[in-house]
Amino acid sequence: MTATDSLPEAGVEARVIPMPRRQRTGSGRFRFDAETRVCIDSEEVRRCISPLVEMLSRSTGFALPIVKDDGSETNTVRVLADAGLSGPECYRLRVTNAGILIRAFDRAGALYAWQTLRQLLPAGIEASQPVRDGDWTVPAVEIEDAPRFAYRGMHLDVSRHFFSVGFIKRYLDWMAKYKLNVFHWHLTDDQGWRIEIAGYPRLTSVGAWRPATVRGHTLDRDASLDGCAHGGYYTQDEVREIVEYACTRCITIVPEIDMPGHCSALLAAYPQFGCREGPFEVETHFGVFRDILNPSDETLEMAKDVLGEVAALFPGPYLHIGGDEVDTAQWEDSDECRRIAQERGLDSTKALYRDFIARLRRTVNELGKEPIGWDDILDGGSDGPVTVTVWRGDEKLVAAAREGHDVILAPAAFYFDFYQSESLDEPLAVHGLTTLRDMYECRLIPESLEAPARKRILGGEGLLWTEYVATEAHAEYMLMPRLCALAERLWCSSDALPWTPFAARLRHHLRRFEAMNVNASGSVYNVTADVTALPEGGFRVSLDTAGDRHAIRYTLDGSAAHAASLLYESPLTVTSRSTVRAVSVDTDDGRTYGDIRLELSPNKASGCDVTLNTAAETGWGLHPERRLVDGLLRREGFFLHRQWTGFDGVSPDAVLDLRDAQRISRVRVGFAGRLHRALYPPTSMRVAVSDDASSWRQVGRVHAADIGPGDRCIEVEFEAVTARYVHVRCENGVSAYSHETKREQPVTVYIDQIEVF
Ligand code: TNX
Repeated sequence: MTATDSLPEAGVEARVIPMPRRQRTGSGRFRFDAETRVCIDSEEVRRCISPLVEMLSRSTGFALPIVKDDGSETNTVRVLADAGLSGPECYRLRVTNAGILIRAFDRAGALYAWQTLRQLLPAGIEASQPVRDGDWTVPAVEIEDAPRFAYRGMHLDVSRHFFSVGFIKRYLDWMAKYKLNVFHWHLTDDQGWRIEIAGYPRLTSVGAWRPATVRGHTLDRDASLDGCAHGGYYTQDEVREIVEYACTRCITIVPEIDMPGHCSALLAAYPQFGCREGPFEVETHFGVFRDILNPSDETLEMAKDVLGEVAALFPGPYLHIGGDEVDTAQWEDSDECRRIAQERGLDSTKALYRDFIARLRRTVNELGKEPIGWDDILDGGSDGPVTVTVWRGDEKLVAAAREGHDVILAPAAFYFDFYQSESLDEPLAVHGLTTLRDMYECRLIPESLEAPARKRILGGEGLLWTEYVATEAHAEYMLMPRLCALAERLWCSSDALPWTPFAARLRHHLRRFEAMNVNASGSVYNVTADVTALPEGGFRVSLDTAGDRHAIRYTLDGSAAHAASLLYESPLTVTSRSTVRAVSVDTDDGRTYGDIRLELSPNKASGCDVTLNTAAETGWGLHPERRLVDGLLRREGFFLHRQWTGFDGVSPDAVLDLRDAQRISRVRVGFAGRLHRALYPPTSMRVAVSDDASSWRQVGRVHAADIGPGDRCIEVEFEAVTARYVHVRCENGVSAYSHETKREQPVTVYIDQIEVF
């Protein structure tokens, strides 16, 4: 065992994700060779580490026998139990020239020590074929490691799209690689029932299949169906196989049977549990639908049978009963539901919902399991403490923890189905934006939460909903490398982790994903832009990328940027209408990343004060008042909710304060015409001006007949006036069919910008 000069990749501290609690680099390195043996002191540990030892054996070509420990410290990797370590999942790893010593509190600790060791070895060990002349050395190091949270989860929705057993196994492998230990398996929803239930065969023979899936986004105007049947389910034997596979990776599975909403697939199979006359259909669209289970004794009996079969398949302590996004309108409208409520002494549908959930919880308890529900189950109070997956923000989290419920964090920043950058080449996503960095830096626990309530937080989980994730390659793209950020957030003890060292370590992992043929996203290297309005007019545009070997290249004429475009060196000043496009270029291999497009329109309203007379939303915490006049047009971009200001069923009505009297002759309101999903233009517009915001003069008007179907803005031109206030009123006069409510309803009008010239 000698030290070599050809260091594999970087130093130890620059490699492992999640970052170990303590590590000290030593001198020298251990070299694996044909004589190296793995020594263990328990069969349990053998089961957990043998897949990893086999992997190492495959790539190195060394036999690496796993034998009973005989005390030998030379050319061995010894894995020994040590109950003296601080607790579950803890391990110590010591690498010296002579050998490797792992001490583990339990089998999970042993597994995690191996996962760390795996990351300390060169990327070649991930190869599925023997690698010739590999440098199979590990730098000398001492690591002491322990997790922050006991619950470190990743969820997967297999209802919206079905994923094969092989893919689930790979998913579990990736989770284990990053020391995640709970797999939340979302097995049922409106678009498909995915687990065989012997007592209710139609759940899969009927409920596992839908005739078609919406093309593009479910909210697209004139959305059409693809005409392709989609479906699939896991047999109970396959479930057992997956449970076993998860167990050797120290992963607990939390199966979810979502009730009483998100049940269209169940109702298609067994309409007698619905609140209206059938037939029901397995949904081809996505969203929150009105059909829900009726709260009768028969339904609860069925739930008990189904949950009973599920409980018998999964050895873990939890059963997830869903409970999210329940529209109880049908309970109000149905005579039977009203009768049930009366019989049970419940005076509202809220009480009926709470009672239904309480009955489900009792059923789960009787099966010897702990129920988990989405935080919705606490709406309207609860009967005693329960574990909730909190997905609706800090307020719900604080309330639940203070009331003494155990909490699993599922913040928006952990949504893996959201876009990962604002680049035009991102594949279609549900909505939202969760960059790798957002995920890494989000604040997990609100400061206002008191210490005792903090103890209620068991951990957290990432969520991969799959409405728009139809293939394994796409799922990998959504998952990696954000999984690395999630894992580190849930493992490391600090709440504020420094981004730069993480980004440096990540580089090695991205390289490994390539070796492993994982379709990881490179969006972390896409250009990000920060635009500020200048007091003298115009904008300052700062561009950035997380890549430390990446140059930024840009154009100002709207053409696509490439490796030979202008080199970005310092912030740009934009004083006239321009379109900035930018890519980042890896200076090592010339690869380009992303395609950012900013359409800037400096005008007299940029950055002015806006008062909204009708409610608007941009979602994701951005102020509609600011966004409407930030000078950035989004008409060409892909659809990201947050880029637009939505007026849901109401008519946009805003007063702009230009701060002092200005000479103006033109007002423009931008929208997306037919370009994007569910983006409807206003049907008319009026503009008035004022010097004092109390007496107004109408200066222009556009009627419905003057707005063409392909228009992207409405412009009102008038004889120049001098005024400080501008009042813009648009009408939202369109109704459209909603697949969620199954009826016509007023649309949301989306506006990107109000410009004044
Ligand atoms: C909300 S998070 C849902 C899911 C969707 C998801 C899309 C939760 C409990 N329910 O049904 O798939 O948003 O992001």
